[in-house]
Amino acid sequence: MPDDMYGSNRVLLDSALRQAFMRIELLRDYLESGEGDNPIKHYCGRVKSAKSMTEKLQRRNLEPTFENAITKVRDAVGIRIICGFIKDVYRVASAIKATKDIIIIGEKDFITSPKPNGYRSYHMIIRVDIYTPGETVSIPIEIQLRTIAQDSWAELEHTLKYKKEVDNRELIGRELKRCSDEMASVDLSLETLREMINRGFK
Ligand code: 0O2
Repeated sequence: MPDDMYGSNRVLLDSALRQAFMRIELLRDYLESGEGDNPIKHYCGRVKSAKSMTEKLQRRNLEPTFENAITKVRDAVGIRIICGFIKDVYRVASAIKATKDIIIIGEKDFITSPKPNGYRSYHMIIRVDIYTPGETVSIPIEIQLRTIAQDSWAELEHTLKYKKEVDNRELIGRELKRCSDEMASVDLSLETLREMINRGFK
């Protein structure tokens, strides 16, 4: 029954999400207390609905099972961290990597190498172990780190992707790509301006 694909394993995903929130909160407080400014503007997270996960697995010709969801797709649990500036994205990513008990099992830098459609974001997959009375289950969590501009763009493009009937889809796709490139250039300019303001222009 697709709607119940996770079954009783759903509690493992909910628990992994709660653990991830706790870690991000600690990281945010730590970074803020250390350097005075907060690179994390906001963050959110979700457990992907069983329906979306079933569809994603089926698109990849995989059986809709909990095992496939956590070993083949790996974004059943997802966290999105939004930063003000590109350097902040890398600062948060480095802090995650420098945290000894966070196990990183995958990384993709779509900021340095954007997708052809213009998608920019830094993806990390971490692993958390969930202990139950009977067993220990490793749950992957996808962390997406991006700037405010990259986030607005991705939300709009996501709507386009999943909307069935859209007039001028190709034209909108091309315009989105153009906007992504322009926003990347603005992100860089803002970063330069921030450095000039904070450190002075030399
Ligand atoms: P939702 O609703 O956001 O969960 P992989 O196949 O894992 O090696 P990739 O690209 O990291 O490679 O993974 P995947 O599964 O294609 O994308 C993971 C998530 O990243 C997506 O989840 C999106 O949230 C985001 N994403 C990746 N590519 C794009 C893109 O081109 N545009 C936008 N807007 N988001 C993207 P879901 O399941 O698509 O959706």
